[in-house]
Amino acid sequence: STETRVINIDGMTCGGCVKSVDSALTQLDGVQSVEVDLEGNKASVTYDSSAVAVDAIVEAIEEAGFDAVVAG
Ligand code: 9UX
Repeated sequence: STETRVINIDGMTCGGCVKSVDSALTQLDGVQSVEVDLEGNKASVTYDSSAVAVDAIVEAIEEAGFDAVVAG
């Protein structure tokens, strides 16, 4: 099913970081849309939970060089 989760992200300091996170996530199969909030240190990710797990989303952000944790 389609789910939207907010991921808290540490370490984004400029628009390049936003691009890095956005591109890491949009490349993942099952991710449908990504909204990265630089000021809010977070991203909202909509994805098909039968295709990708939230843990893989967190891992992709960490592989891009940022600390990430599911919000809430
Ligand atoms: Mo901006 Mo971020 O120069 O990884 S790209 S600080």
